[in-house]
Amino acid sequence: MTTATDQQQHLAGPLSAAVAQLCVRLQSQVSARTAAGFREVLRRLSAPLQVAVAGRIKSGKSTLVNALIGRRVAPTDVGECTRLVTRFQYGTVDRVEVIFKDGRKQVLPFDATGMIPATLGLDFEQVSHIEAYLTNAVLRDLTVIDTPGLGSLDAASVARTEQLLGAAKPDEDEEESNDLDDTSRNAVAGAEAVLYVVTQGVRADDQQALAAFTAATASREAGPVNAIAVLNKADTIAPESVAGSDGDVWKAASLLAEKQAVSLKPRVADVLPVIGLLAETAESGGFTSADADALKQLAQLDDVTWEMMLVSADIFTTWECDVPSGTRLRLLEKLDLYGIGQAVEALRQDPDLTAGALRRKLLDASGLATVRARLDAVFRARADGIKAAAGLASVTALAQASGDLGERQRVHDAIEVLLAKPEAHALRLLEALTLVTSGAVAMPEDLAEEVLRVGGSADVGEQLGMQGRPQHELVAYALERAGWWRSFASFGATPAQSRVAHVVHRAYFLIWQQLRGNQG
Ligand SMILES: Nc1nc2c(ncn2[C@@H]2O[C@H](COP(=O)(O)OP(=O)(O)OP(=O)(O)O)[C@@H](O)[C@H]2O)c(=O)[nH]1
Ligand SMILES: [Mg+2]
Repeated sequence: MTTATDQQQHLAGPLSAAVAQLCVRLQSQVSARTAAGFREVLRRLSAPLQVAVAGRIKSGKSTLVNALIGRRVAPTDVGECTRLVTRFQYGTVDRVEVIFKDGRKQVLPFDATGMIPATLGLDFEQVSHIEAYLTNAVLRDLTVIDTPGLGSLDAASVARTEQLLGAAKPDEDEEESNDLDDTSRNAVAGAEAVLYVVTQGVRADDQQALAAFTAATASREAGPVNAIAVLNKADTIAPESVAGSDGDVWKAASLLAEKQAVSLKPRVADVLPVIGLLAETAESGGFTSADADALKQLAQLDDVTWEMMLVSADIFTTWECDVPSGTRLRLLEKLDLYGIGQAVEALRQDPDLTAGALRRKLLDASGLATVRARLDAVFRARADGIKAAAGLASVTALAQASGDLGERQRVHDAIEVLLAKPEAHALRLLEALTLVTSGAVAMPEDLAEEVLRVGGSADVGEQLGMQGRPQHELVAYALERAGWWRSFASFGATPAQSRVAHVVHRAYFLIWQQLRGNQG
């Protein structure tokens, strides 16, 4: 039997703990089915944050997953496994399991290169999803879920992702959840946060794919609190197609990413350019000293020849040159033309670069560091709030799925009591933020931005939009905005806006109280 204290050791913070307590307390007051659902919520609350990597077919999702984990383990490009959901979670021993739709499991050996095999040699139709347990430290506080690509017309993929994410059972000790039926499982399944992968050019399709993903992962809204986006394959962007890029690929990618951020708003706060392939090669040990040697040889070619070879992949591999064309093909697969160009450029500036230093340069060129930093800032730092909000959403969904009105009311009341506590205010603010950014509650644009600012950060200066200003200005501004939102709540606002306004008022009030406390 799992107790509240067992769970608390692994909970992300006080908000998750409060939701866990609620689940434990309600256990005895609800039907066996709902109670089973609550146990599942409890288990998920104490597991690492679940981040799904989502996007269109062949946008580079699996490549990015490998880069993030720091190991080339997810099959990319072809094979049936790219059509399956794979959950990468922390384990003390590397192990891969196929989970069948009927609940059976089968251990899957890694292939000769240490990857999950691209084809299973099993009845594909019977397979639910794949669970990969890896010793990689990144996974200690982040479970990464690789998803099949969603195309705009690909209803089958959408249905499959829905089914698979819904059926996903997070870990080994599931004796307790065996009595969980599909409805309940769907109510608690689904990712808690999303990393959207988009690429150049297909914006309308990306939009549709993202909408499809949100639909597939059930009711949980993705918003700037729990979603970030990357513009992947930044290396393949033709700079001449982007005004103002000055012929620079990375600058073109950054400009394009800014544009896409506008079209994806408010689903995500911003879009970061990245070169998943370079990141994967640099992070997963794929870049070898033999590769570095080949690049050094290429760096000695004369300018005219080199420029010629960089024109296209075909010319690069077929042009007459001392580096064997098989070696060139390998470089292309690992770095693509842009990465090769970057490496040779670096070597021309400093011919003595070691293989390690060159790998470092490639990693820098990939943009992965910024993505990691943002993942930390957005996901890890807010894991408690994100998990607690997802947990509460599941509890609500479970109660709603129950036919028992009395039970529904008891759960509803308990949630109200929880949310009324001062320490749960952060949850209310997250909820308000999601309501506004998802468009469920319409707000004038300037007010919506203010809600996003106040709810989107844990740093007071950022919340007030006044970083670096003197304390007395912050205090005065917090008080002024607290007053403004209170009167907006009482006059001017629609009932839905009013509920949001009360929460924002309280947020400013708490900021004001905290700032005054600091003043001593
Ligand atoms: N040039 C370049 N190629 C990339 C990049 N990222 C991925 N690729 C290539 O794009 C192809 C597809 O990559 P995957 O990671 O399999 O894409 P995916 O989104 O997981 O594909 P599905 O799971 O089949 O939808 C592979 O050949 C990758 O090597 C990148 O940043 N630049
Ligand atoms: Mg894939």
